[in-house]
Amino acid sequence: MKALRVLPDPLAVTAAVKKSWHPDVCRVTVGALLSFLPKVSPVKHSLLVGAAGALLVVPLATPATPAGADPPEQVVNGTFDSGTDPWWWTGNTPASAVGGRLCATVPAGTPNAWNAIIGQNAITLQAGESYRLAFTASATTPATMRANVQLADPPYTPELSAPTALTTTPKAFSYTFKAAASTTAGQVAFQLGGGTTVWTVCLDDVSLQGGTPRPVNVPDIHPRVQVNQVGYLTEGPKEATVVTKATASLPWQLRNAAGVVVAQGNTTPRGVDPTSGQNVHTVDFGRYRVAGTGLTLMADGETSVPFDIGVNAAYEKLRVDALSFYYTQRSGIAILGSIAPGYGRAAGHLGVPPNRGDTDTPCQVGVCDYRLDVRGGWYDAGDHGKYVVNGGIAVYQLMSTFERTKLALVEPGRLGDGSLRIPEHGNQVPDVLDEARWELEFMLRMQVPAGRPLAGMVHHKVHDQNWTGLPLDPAADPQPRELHPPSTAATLNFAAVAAQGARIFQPYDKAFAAKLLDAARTAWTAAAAHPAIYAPSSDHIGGGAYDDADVSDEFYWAAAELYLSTGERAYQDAVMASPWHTADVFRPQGFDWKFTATAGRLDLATVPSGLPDRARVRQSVVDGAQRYLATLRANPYGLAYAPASGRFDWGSNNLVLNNLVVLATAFDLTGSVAFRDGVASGMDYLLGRNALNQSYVTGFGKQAAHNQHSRMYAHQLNPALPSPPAGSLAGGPNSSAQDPAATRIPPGCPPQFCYIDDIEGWSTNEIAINWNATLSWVSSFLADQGDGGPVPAPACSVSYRNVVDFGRGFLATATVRNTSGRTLHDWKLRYAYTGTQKVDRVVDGTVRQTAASVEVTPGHSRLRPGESTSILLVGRVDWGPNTVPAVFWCG
Ligand code: 9MR
Repeated sequence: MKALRVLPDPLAVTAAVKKSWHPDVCRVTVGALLSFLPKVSPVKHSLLVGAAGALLVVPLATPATPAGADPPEQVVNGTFDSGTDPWWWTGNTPASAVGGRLCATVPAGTPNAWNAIIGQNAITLQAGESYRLAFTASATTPATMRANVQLADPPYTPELSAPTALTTTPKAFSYTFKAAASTTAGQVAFQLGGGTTVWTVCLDDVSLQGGTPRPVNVPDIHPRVQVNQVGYLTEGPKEATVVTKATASLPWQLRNAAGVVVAQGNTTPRGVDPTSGQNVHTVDFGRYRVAGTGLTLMADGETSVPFDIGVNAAYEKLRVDALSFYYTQRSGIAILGSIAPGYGRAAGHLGVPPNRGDTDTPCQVGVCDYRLDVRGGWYDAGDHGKYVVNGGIAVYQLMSTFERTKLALVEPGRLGDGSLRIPEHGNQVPDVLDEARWELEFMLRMQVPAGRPLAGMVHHKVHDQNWTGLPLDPAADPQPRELHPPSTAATLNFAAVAAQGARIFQPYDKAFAAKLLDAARTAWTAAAAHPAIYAPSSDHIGGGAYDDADVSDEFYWAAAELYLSTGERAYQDAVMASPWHTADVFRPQGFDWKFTATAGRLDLATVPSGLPDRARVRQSVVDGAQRYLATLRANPYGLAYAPASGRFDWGSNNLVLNNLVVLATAFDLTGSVAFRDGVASGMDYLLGRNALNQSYVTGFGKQAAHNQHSRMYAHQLNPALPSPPAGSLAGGPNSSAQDPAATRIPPGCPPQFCYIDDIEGWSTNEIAINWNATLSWVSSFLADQGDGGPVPAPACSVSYRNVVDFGRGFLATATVRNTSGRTLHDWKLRYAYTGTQKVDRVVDGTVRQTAASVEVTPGHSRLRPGESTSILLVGRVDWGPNTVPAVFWCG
């Protein structure tokens, strides 16, 4: 029989938590991290669950244990009824929840008891208080384990260490002790090693009672009228969510900053939202289209935080901030406070002690016998690791943010040189590409040099030998740095972005473009020769694993980018032969570093090419977007993310945003405003219209995340340090949250509640380069949408044809027809090449080409309505396909 445990927290409502252990918990056992645990915040509120499921927040004093009641429970999920979280185990002792018990296979031949452990961290103990550790345990063969309550970090001081003889019959044990020291970084640890035979242990009903009640974080979700705290586009959709007990429609009022009611209506009851467990209504005030600041929305006796209407400038700022995030993440360069005020620091990992990398970095023992200079790149996230697959997807989306300006109807000149806060101004290269290059140069260094075993493959990652604690300036990191083995995933990911970079950098730096293309081809060939070298999930000490045992999607993505950049038949064949080419890549759970087929599909749809089934590919994006739109509309928070499991993944905010990338791409392909409205509404969720009533982007919104997990921006631990820079995205709710902060989130949290803005919350609240890349892409898209009004009809239609292709030269015609209904005077034609084309001259007119952007001033300077004219272009191609540009501007 299971022990009956009454959860004091009504948020622990439904959903059984099923989850496998995640390797990152080892940070806890290895790092000095927990010694910096912040003071836990007292319980300020309690959530009441109404009959209809509505959650209301009422203030509540910190509960005291009533006389005669059971002492407080310190262990979370000791009955394993809700899976295994937040328990962890050492990699040699795989465990799982079996029939409501936790069972693990213990290896033979480990020298010490502590070489095989099942444990739970973030246990709070108070000096002088009495505690009772109780559990039921059995073994498949008689064995002895140690039941410990101790510090989770060196010196691992034990408060209790009890040898416990186990037999094949489950038996209840209990031990009492008085804590000698106070800590919030304690640990319950069952030490199982030291045996001579393999055996299986099963644990159940683990309980540690005593002390004061375990702190539970219950967020303040007031005011219960949840809005995009930054605001809404003047002409765009405007929706809000009201958390209420009411089941019938309620009146709402929109007030301007002076308190005058400017619009009103009735809410739409939406029932209980499964992602939050809340009973909610929605408000649609989209018909109000007047720009203003400090507006508020009132319903059910609550008033929203103030917000603005007419926020294009805010999205413009967000695009710059989100993209400027990368400068302060740079490794191997001093960060200048003059460029990033408040964030200046010494260069990290340039071989200057105490750093022990990255200029002459050895492999892990037995992996290789050479050393590489792998300086540069970006720090991945809150840690100082550098991982090729994550750097790759991030740099892909940064370059895609730029390339989109050539593929969509975006005013030319956006995102140019001088647009971001980085040092490389004035070099005529768009800043976003300067930033992308910083990572690409690092990735090139990660490729195994010619003449070495596995030449052409790419090392999966480089990072510290052991996890470090927080805070830690990169330049002060004393850990040895190590290269981890090459992997097929990293090699293909690199092939993809190097090929993508080759076409994008060509107009700015031919030599660099050629180097990238060469490296991409080499990587592709190496991956084809070694198609199944997988990064293992067990490689998680000192850095994240980024494990991936299915690289079919990476093969597809790499083939797609190589094909788009070269037009070569072999890569086209690889694209067409991939099972991903026709499969549904627009999964409810989105795409990320591990699932990259979507990246390939999006580029095949948008970058011009001669792909035989390009029309079908483009339609597949529109179909995928339709489904995300339906998801978004069905969710009362406008959430475009609905994993089939009903559980939110690590980095859910990034997955939400990537689904918005698909919607945005469908808008770019079709001009259908419904998709663009979907992106705008979808962004509401990230900026405050969510169950926690907070923005997940630092500096944007009245209540915004600002304690993200980071060794550099550790203001929460040391007030002298900064918070993350404005425009930093938090990973977001994670149903499998597991970190010291997450133990304060009640198990079984409805997905939207599985989050805490705490620096120790790496599984819900980290910053990361891939996540900010998606934020950059989407905010850049929104910044390009003006006030969100109707899409203006273009002034003309353009038909561009390659008439003659001779070797490297070409003749092309652009036939322009005035479709505007008015006469165009002194008009110009503008477009951008996605290949290496360069126009030398036009017949009857003049041409100016800056990088890939072409501006033609035709001799035929007056074009009457309905009139057409043809412009003859004479040019050449350096390498790659001579593809027709994607979009044209005229007028
Ligand atoms: O973003 C990654 C997520 O998809 C994985 O589930 C998780 C666990 O492997 O790791 C995340 O990446 C982290 C990486 O392992 C280490 N650096 C910080 C990354 C963001 O949390």
